[in-house]
Amino acid sequence: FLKTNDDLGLVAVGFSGGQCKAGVDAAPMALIESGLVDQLQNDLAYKVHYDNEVHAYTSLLPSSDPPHRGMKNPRAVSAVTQELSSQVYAHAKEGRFVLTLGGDHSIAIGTISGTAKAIRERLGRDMAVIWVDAHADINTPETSDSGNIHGMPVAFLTGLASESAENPFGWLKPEHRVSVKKLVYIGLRDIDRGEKRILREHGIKAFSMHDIDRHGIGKVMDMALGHIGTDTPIHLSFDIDALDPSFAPSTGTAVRGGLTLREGDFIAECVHETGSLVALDLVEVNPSLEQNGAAETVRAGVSIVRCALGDTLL
Ligand code: Z70
Ligand code: MN
Ligand code: MN
Ligand code: MN
Repeated sequence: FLKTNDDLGLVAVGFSGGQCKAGVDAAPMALIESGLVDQLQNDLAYKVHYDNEVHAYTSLLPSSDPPHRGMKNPRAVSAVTQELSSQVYAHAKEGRFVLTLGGDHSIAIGTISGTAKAIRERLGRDMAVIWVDAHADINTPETSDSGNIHGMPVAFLTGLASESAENPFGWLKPEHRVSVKKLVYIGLRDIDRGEKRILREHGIKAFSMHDIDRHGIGKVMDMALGHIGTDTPIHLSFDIDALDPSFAPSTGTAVRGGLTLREGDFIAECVHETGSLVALDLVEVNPSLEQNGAAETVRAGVSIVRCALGDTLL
């Protein structure tokens, strides 16, 4: 019911302002140089709509951007994600699958708000979000210890955090938001104290690495997709640090005890199989952080994207 065509909008976002380490902005080019676009077109038969640009949004970046409510680079992240939201919306409104290559995870404020709005207008439906990550990224400005906005996107997208002035983040309106009831986490293992309280208070569905150890990834995916329900449009936001550092070492905040590459691919395959996937983000690949592990991390990212877009083993 969702898929109207095999058109795919690709947005490459070279933005790193949601956290402090340089290099995550180089990921889109590294992923594309490893042949991703060619594979989408020729192996998976998508009609790719890509403007051949890694957007850095330099004209949107303010010359002065002091902290606001403890957030670092608040106006830069707000302006970039607002523009990205319009780009993603424009693709999704045309019925295209939207693939966004980040960048740090703050960019999900732009991607998810854009698809949520387009899906509401196009299908009259509320969208679900599957957030695959070592982290919950649901800090409010007040619960965050770091002030890094890549640790806050889910709070802004669900309305747990909000602002009244347009910049920063007052541009996020109800049509951009997703319900905490339609949010599912997979792979969590590094959650701040304030985030645990938020997850508990709002009864947010979350499958940690403990749950994956206990039940296996197959059962966890059944439960995750069962929570969302059939025929619900899904936006998959995949932080590469969900994978164990042995498979994806080149990322800003590597946390031991993560998913195997096969478990990551399996999650993507299962979400594809629903037929309800409308958008995918791949974020936090940072090719500059490792001498040897960068190529391996890029390869892992490409593999996740291919699986989510319908590549099969047989
Ligand atoms: C911490 C914070 C985070 C990614 C680190 C970490 C968040 N909870 N997310 N790396 N991808 O700063 O809020
Ligand atoms: Mn993240
Ligand atoms: Mn993370
Ligand atoms: Mn398929």
